[in-house]
Amino acid sequence: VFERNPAKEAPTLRECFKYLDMTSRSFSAVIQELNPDMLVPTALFYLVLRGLDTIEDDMTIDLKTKEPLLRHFNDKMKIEGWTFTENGPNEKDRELLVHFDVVIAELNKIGKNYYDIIEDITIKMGNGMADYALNAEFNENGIQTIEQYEEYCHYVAGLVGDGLTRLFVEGKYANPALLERPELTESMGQFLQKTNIIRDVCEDYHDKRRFWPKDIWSKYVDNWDDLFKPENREKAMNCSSEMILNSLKHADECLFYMAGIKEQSVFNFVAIPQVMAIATIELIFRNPAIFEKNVKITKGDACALMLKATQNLRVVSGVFKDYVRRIAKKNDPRDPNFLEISAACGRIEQFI
Ligand code: PS7
Ligand code: MN
Ligand code: MN
Ligand code: MN
Ligand code: MN
Ligand code: MN
Repeated sequence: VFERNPAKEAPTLRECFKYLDMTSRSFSAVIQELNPDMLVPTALFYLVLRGLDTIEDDMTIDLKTKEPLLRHFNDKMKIEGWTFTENGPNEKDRELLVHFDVVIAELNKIGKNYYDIIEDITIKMGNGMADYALNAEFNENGIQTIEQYEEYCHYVAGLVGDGLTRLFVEGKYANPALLERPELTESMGQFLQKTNIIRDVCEDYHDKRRFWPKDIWSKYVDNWDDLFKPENREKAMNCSSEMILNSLKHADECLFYMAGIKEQSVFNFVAIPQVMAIATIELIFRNPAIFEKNVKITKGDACALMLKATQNLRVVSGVFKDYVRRIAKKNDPRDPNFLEISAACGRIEQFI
């Protein structure tokens, strides 16, 4: 087990870890237990992308300011002392951007091989986020097709997986063969992001943001708002089932990806979010509460899952099998997606 040694860290690095704690519920602990080679690059990678996402999520920033900031965030992160203070006062991760100079100071110290990966992903993600921010602003329908939905998930999560995989391979903690199977990496990100998007539907609705593709929800309701009306709960449930069915196609590739990780602390880091995701999918499947409030797995369940995710692939696969069985049990024959969900569950169980 690896542990940080704050006494030996520069003050700016200690501050970076303070912002890591402040901005992430789930990632902070696992990042801090990474092996010493991966620890700082991964923490800084997280903070850079968290900064970018804080700008993307801040609906009080004018698009005229937001768009160039997203597209050129890679330039900002090169300017010694740069900070961003024009953020909405209520934005939850505001503090990170107000003190972003400490992240920049530490980015300057990491190996060029690691910096270049972080920079490359920052450029691609920032441009993708900007494209979709414009799309949402000027096309009242926002995300339309499943293809667009998956492209958005690629920008905000698939790319993270790509960058992380390159970092792990660079450090010799992952099998380089993973670089030749980009679809496995992509599934790791897609599965996390889709779970997040399905779970946060209510919170995002209140922020006037919609990520569910119209091609799916329009089969169940005429207007996006109708999905949240109590009289349409049954239709909304069936719609969420189709969203969940769409996410389940990534499960087997996630397990396959994890077989390529060669070191325990990196395995823990990649496996914990995946295990939380499959448990979240099971919790929100046919759960009408997602249209009223934010539904989250309990602290107790999260602890138990954490223990299992930090063992090995066999145990993690067992967790997936367990939750897939529970999903199959909850599956309702009156749901128009019943047969396909049943088939998807059967396919994952067979894979395991
Ligand atoms: C670099 C560790 C491991 C191959 C900040 C980890 C938001 C779901 O939307 O705050 O605010 O509700 O819960 C993480 C693949 C990305 C995808 C993405 C960077 C896994 C900025 C995480 C995380 C790839 C865009 C959760 C995707 O945020 O969401 C590092 C392999 C950041 C990973 C966003 C979402 C992460 C997310 P929200 P959260
Ligand atoms: Mn975002
Ligand atoms: Mn976000
Ligand atoms: Mn630029
Ligand atoms: Mn979300
Ligand atoms: Mn919000």
